[in-house]
Amino acid sequence: MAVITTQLQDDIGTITFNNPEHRNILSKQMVDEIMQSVGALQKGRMRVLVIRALKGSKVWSAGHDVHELPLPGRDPLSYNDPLVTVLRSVQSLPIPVIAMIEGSVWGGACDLALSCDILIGCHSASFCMTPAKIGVPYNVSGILHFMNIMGVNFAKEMFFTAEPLSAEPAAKAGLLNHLVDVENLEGFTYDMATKITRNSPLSIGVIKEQIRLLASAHPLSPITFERVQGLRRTVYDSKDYAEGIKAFLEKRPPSFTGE
Ligand code: YXS
Repeated sequence: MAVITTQLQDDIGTITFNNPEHRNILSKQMVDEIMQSVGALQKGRMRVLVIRALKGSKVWSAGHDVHELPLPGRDPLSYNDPLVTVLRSVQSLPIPVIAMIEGSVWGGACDLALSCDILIGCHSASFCMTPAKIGVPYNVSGILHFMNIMGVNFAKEMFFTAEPLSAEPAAKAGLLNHLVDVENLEGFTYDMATKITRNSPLSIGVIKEQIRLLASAHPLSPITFERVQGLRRTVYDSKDYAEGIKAFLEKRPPSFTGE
C-alpha cells in the first residue's frame, strides 16, 4: 500500500506523506516512492514542489525507520543509505522545494525538512534531533546542514539534548522561514508556491545550485575526513549503538555505558 500521495496542479507538485499508522517514517519504501514521484512529476511542468503530511497530522515524520538501521559495524548513514539519498535529491532538485510542516519532526526527517529550500510551519511543528538518543553517529553533511542553518551553538543544543524544539524557538533559530496559524498554513504555502511559479525557473534553478555549492564549500583535508570517519566508526561499532536500537525496539529507555 502506497505511503505517499502525489499531485501536480498549476505547476506545483505536492508529495503528501500518507503512513500515519507508522508516523510517516522514512522507510526505504517511503524513500523509493518519493524518488519515483519526483521523477514522474519532473516529466510534467513542475516549477515548485511541496512536501507535507496529511492535514491534522500530529507527526510530520518520525524519521529514519529504526528497524532499517544497520546493526553495529556498519555506517548507519552511509552515502547510499535511502534517507541520505533522498536528502541529496531534494537538495539538488533544480526547483524550489517547500516543506509544509504540521506536527513533530524527528531525526532524519529534520534533515529532510532542512534539505528543503523553504520551511513553513504551524504552531504544532517541532523538531527533534535524535542521534544521541539512539547512539547514532550523525554524518558530516547532515551536521553541516544544521550548522549552516541554525549556527553552531543551537545545532549543538539540538544534537546534545535530543529534545524537541517547539515552533516558536525553531522559527527564531531559523528552522522555519514562516510560522503561521494552522488554518492559514495551506493557503500561505500555496500562495508562496504560486508566486515562485511566476518567476524564471532557469534563474531560480541556478541560484538554488549556487547556494548549495557555496553552503557546502568547506575545505576538508583527506586526513581530517578520515579522522571524522574514524570517530564515527567508534560510535557505530559501539555497544551503545546496539543498545540504542535495542532499547527503541523494546520501547524502553536506553542505558548507555559509553562503551
Ligand atoms: O509499535 P507499532 O508497530 O505500533 O509502531 C509504532 C512505532 O514503533 C512506530 N514508529 C517507528 N518505527 C520505526 N522507526 C521510527 N523512527 C518510528 N517511530 C515510530 O510507529 C508506531 C506508532 O508509534 P508510537 O506508538 O510511538 O506513536 P506516538 O504517537 O505515541 O509517538 C509518536 C512519536 C514520533 C513521538 C514516537 O513514535 C517516537 O518517538 N518515534 C521515534 C522518533 C525518533 O526517535 N526518530 C529517530 C529515528 S533514527 C533517525 O532518524 C536517524 C538515524 S538519527 O537518529 O540519526 O537522526
